[in-house]
Amino acid sequence: MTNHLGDIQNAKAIIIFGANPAVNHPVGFGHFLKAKERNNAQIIVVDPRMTKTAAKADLYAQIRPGTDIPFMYGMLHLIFKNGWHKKEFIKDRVFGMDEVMKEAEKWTPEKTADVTGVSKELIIQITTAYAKATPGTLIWAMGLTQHTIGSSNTRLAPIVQLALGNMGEEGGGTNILRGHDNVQGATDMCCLSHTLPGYYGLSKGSWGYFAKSWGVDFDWLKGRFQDEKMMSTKGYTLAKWYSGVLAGKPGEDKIHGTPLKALFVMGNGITSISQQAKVKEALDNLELIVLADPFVNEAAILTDKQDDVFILPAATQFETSGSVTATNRSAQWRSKVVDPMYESKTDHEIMFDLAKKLGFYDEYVKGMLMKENKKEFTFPEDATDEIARIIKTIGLTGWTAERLKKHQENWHMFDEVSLRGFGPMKGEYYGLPWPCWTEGHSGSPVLYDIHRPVKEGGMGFRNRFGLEHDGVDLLAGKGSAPAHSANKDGYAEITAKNIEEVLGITLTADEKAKIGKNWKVDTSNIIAEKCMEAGIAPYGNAKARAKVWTFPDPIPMHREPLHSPRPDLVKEYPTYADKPNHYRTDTKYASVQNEKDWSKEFPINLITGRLVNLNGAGMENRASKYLAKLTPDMFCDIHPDLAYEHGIRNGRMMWIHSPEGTKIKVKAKFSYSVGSDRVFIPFHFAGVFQGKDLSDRYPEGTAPYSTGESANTVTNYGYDIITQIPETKGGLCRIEKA
Ligand SMILES: Nc1nc2c(c(=O)[nH]1)N[C@H]1C(S)=C(S)[C@@H](COP(=O)(O)OP(=O)(O)OC[C@H]3O[C@@H](n4cnc5c(=O)[nH]c(N)nc54)[C@H](O)[C@@H]3O)O[C@H]1N2
Ligand SMILES: Nc1nc2c(c(=O)[nH]1)N[C@H]1C(S)=C(S)[C@@H](COP(=O)(O)OP(=O)(O)OC[C@H]3O[C@@H](n4cnc5c(=O)[nH]c(N)nc54)[C@H](O)[C@@H]3O)O[C@H]1N2
Ligand SMILES: [Mo]
Repeated sequence: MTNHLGDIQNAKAIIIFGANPAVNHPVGFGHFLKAKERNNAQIIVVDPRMTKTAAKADLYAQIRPGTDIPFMYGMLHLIFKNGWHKKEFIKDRVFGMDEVMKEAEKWTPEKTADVTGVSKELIIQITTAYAKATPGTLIWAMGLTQHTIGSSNTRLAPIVQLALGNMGEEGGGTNILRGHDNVQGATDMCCLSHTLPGYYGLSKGSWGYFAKSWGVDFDWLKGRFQDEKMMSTKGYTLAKWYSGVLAGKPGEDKIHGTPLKALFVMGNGITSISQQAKVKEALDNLELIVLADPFVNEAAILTDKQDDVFILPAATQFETSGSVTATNRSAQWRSKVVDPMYESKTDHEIMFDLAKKLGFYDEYVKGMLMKENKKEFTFPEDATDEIARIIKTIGLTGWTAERLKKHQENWHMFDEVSLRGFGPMKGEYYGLPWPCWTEGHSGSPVLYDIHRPVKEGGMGFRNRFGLEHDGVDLLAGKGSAPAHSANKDGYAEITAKNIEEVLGITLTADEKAKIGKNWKVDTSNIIAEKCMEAGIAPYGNAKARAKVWTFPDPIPMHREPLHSPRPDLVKEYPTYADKPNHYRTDTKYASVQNEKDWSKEFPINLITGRLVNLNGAGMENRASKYLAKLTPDMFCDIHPDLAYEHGIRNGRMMWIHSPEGTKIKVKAKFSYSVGSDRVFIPFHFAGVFQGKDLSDRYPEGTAPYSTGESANTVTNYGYDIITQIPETKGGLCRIEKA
């Protein structure tokens, strides 16, 4: 999220792509409704289903799944044609927009209507309403990401905002509604398989920085890996870990690395992963499964494996304390409510015990002792301070435990719309949204905002990709530097070499001796402190990149889902070539799409998503009698016309078949929220697999109040070309009366 939820109240228009906040972020959605009350903000929803959010919208487009790129290019076509784009902003602050303009020329309203299924009149009406009401905020969530072209979707949406000059503005920005509690923090802290914490790369230099910061030898770290090459090799993703077990079996994707033999799960449901039949087979073939979870993790129910499946009772977040990061990059300190109950242990205790057993506990905790050279650490305070000490890249230096606690204690001293603090919290924004460069920094409520000085949250775009490309300057144009900046120009990221020149200062010999090579590895933090004084963003002041020359599609391009209902468009907008060694696994694209015309046998679009009463894999909530009762059965939203064609009655059972050869048996629920070319299923159920009830497998007294088929048994094969997120929002199916 570039801005924050409260800031949405400043928007004059809100366009929502593939998110259903009325259901999935109901508290945050209050801010959307307030924007409507305060500014008469138009709410525009683009979703293949008429959702509860769409019910609150002024304009609603029922898009065909997987066609948001054409829709956004259709908008850009009209924006450029009518001259609604912000020319100066683009010239000074954006790289590569000319190529976007060229592609947008093709997407006339007629062509966009044909591909997206949205009428050209509505496309024109939506674009006009959105482009004319600035600032406008653009919202997205899983409806944009869970596609083979998800990463292109998430690039084109900011491009729309850049074209309209909506970036770096209050009431503007791209506001991505994140998922789990602390998912932003989990990502920042590297629950990822291709970076180190704080998005430091897997290079030797980064490893060296961490070795030094953790007080361990680089060679010791290296010794934890098979060899040095593995240190810089991306790991498997959660989406496709199963390939790591099944590789070598007929028809399975090849792997580039060591096969997996054990699975340790901490905080994932497993039944939430696409390709459940494969996931099940992988579980069955593991030597060891460990599930640390406050509930019975239904991976244990799904697998036929009898031995060496361990369920560790993990404590909940009410039984521990520490900092979490909200969807807008704000930190929040939390206090323990009760001690861990019965024999359960907190996640960190489980990890400490594991580190002891595996023989690296001392190295594991050493970083927490280093700030003050302590003998004993206090958890979680010293962990938070370790993060503040090490993570420069996203600016966590200001996030000391002491400051975060003070924010928690003074909630009432912050303004909901601006996050600005008052009284004892004057000069700080709630939760010190990152980047928070120094211990005196205010936090940054709105990213890329050049109207404020850097020490009050201002900054341009980051300089990450060199100074020029193809002869074009990548640094920001003159005059687009943050307010009160000593340097009014664009500038490179700050290093020991350029600091004096860019900031116009002279360092003392002592400072020169202490500072690190660049701002990211400057343990002294002198670079950041000097930058604050000079009003300079340590990460530079560059242009935003509309064009990523290293990606398969340098500018975002439409490509049909692997399983598309439009074979004519597959020819025109084919998917990528198969990708070898994508997070260690060969990943199929063209070979699946070209295998046959899937739409003949599987003519119906399959949409998956969420319900308000259930969360994720769903065990947490299905174990609650009252939440379970609201949706006692796994169901499928189906239009009565489509149901009629197949002789399916409301409330009766139906089969959904997938191109994978898998099937699920669910209850039909008549609904006008979907047209007769598509169905919707929620993904929160487990405990039934391809018609087989597995209820007898729950340990005594632990069966949830409702069980059902997992949507992920019938989601289709397909993974994003960059991130490998599964294509769970663009697939096909066939239905049949059960
Ligand atoms: N009650 C509840 N709240 C939750 C969660 C939960 O499980 N339950 N989960 C949390 C998590 S982890 C997350 S990530 C967020 C997710 O929050 P959302 O992204 O809002 O969740 P979804 O319902 O999966 O998907 C959003 C919408 O995308 C639409 N969609 C599907 N395909 C497309 C497409 O191709 N284009 C467009 N434009 N739209 C499409 C779907 O119809 C759906 O209405 O919610 C969080 N909040
Ligand atoms: N078809 C389809 N599949 C999807 C999606 C979709 O839209 N469609 N959405 C995807 C998305 S965005 C997400 S985020 C995933 C969500 O799917 P999961 O990550 O599987 O979601 P949860 O059910 O929230 O899983 C969390 C698990 O952690 C446990 N847990 C809760 N608190 C704690 C704790 O403090 N410690 C430990 N150790 N465990 C705890 C819970 O009991 C639960 O078993 O699903 C993905 N799968
Ligand atoms: Mo999520």
